[in-house]
Amino acid sequence: MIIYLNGEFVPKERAVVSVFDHGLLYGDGVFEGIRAYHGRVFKLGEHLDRLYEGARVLCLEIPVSKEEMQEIVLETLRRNNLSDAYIRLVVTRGPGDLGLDPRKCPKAFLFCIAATIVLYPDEMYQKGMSIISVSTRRNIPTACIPRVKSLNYLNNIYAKMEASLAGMPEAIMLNNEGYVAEATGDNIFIVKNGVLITPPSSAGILEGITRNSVMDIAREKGIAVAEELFTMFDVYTAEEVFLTGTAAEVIPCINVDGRIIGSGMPGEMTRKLITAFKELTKVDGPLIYPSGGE
Ligand code: PXG
Repeated sequence: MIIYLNGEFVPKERAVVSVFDHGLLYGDGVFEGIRAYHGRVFKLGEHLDRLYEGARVLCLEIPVSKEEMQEIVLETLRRNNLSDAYIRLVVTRGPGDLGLDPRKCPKAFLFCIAATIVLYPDEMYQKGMSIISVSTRRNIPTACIPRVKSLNYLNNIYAKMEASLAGMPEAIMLNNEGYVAEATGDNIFIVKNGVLITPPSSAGILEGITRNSVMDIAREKGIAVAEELFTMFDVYTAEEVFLTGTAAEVIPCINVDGRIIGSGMPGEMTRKLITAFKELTKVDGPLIYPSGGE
């Protein structure tokens, strides 16, 4: 495995980070999880936009341009001979002293890993997954902005621990007002009276790239889409529930907190959106091997 690390391609054994890096010491940095399908990097432009916006919020200067970053991602895939992959792109604050002050970190640290990913078992996509809501509230935006995909994931990890303790693969997190926000690594959608509903960005969520793609697909198909606040009541009584994320893609939920959703089977709209999403992954994004060597 070859890793891009600050301007070099190195074997994984040499891909190491300083113990003085503020990404490690304080979770100070931003990252993206990106997928490549069929020789194309899905929604790469959107992922880079989110990365650079997050960096701007943190006053973190990314040492390369967006165009260079696109090439770094593509070249990392080429060096590893991958056409279908999970890419982890990380920008940390870089090494500094032991204090919090980011001004003591002169240069951001950048790395890119291209690997493959273990998805949920196929059966979960066919039959649907069971999930729970947990007591850990999503970070309040006035403390730690959920729209920034930062390296500080403890909020989500606390929620994931609650899910794991209960033997569940994912957890629904509410915001501090008690409205549904999102899952630990996925956004949530419900279908009510045929309308596809997802919490708005103002609910305090990460605006998922998969979420936005699914909303685009739905609108194209003439499905009514709404970004609205809702509660667990709406989840329990929904016709369909599903989660979206780069790793999970679109995954149906058939049981939430012991309540059976709809018929207890993945719903029709969910199945349609899964199919359309798969089709989109075949055509969207820049080619890794433009000479046609897919
Ligand atoms: N919400 C949160 C909190 C996330 O971390 C999403 C939504 C979905 O966003 P995208 O852009 O991927 O559609 C994420 C995704 C994991 C994992 O292992 C998930 C994410 C990052 C790293 C790991 O489940 N982020």
